[in-house]
Amino acid sequence: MRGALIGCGFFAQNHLHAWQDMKAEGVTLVAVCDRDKARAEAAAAQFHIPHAYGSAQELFAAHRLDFVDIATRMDTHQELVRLAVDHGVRTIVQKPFAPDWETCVDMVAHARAKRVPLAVHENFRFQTPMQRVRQVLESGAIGEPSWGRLAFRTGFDVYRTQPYFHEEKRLAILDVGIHVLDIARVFLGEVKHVSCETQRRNPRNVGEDTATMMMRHVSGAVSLVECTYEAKQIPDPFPQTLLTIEGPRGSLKLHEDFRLVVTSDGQATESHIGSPLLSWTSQPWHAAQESVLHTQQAIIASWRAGHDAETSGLDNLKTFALVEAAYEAAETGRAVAPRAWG
Ligand code: NAD
Ligand code: 89Y
Repeated sequence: MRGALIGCGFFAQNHLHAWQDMKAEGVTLVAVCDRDKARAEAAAAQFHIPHAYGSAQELFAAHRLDFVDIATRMDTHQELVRLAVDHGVRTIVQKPFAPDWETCVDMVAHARAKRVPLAVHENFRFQTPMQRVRQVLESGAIGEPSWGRLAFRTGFDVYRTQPYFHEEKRLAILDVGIHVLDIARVFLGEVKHVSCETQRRNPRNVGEDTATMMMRHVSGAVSLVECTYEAKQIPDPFPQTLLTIEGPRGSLKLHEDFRLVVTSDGQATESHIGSPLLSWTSQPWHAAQESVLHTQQAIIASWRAGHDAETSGLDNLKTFALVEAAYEAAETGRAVAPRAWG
């Protein structure tokens, strides 16, 4: 499959490495694009990609692509996704899908109308520890989950590589809470309603940098979903999501040293499920970096098999609905049911 990457900024470096690793699987980037053309050229030179463009229109005019991977920030997604879809090119787009629900719906509706596959690069569920937890849950070792706590709490200097965070009106929930809400859906199922309290603990931030959410799932399970960029702690578990999930037969706990303790029918089993370091990954980012490769592989495998990606645009609407519900709940002080589309 011949693809192109749009957006060669901070996080796209991981996409570039992961696509390079996937050459062996028959997936090749033939072009890169960034509106800062020097960035596109630098990426093309470093990753031996033959073409570099300063505009997406030029890219689509010059190539017949099997897919495009959009790794720009959310305010540009609608325009770029629509352009890709209008060219009939399968599209992957980074999270957050868009700044608001209406824009997400527009992209999903447009892609469906044109019958073009659309996937969101929602990578946390593809982290090695999360995949392992999913296997444990699917094995039935703890029974059907009835309670969960999913916590992304850090004080790591995320602002250094993502300085735009300071200006985001919606910060913690939309940027990282979205990942944690997504894994809450994967592990405990769809959601009936969400309550939420937000805080702005760093005065340099315009938006909330801390959120504490409580959800009732359709199954009856209850979960606490937490995210903050302002937890001061040593050691700092960045960028891990720590978990406790309980069920009628036992529980599982994912600790910050990557220890997974599964209790089942009165017996505890401990395993270490750290992500392996790849040639291009480094501490502390490696668990997040490695999941980029898994996400790209999962999306391409689905498309090759002729079906929608697990993290399709349609699936991501369900996660995005939780984001919107959390903001509304924080504003109104009431539990809010997530919206549905279609
Ligand atoms: P960035 O600002 O470093 O990079 C964005 C790049 O896109 C810039 O180089 C910019 O010039 C380019 N660009 C913008 N508009 C363009 C256009 N119309 N055409 C071509 N190029 C364009 O941003 P970033 O920190 O790399 O974030 C990018 C996305 O990745 C965001 O949506 C962010 O939330 C997401 N992200 C995801 C994860 C994850 O774990 N999934 C982690 C970090 C960032
Ligand atoms: O932007 C965030 C994300 O999506 O994953 C990690 C991150 O880069 C900082 O928390």
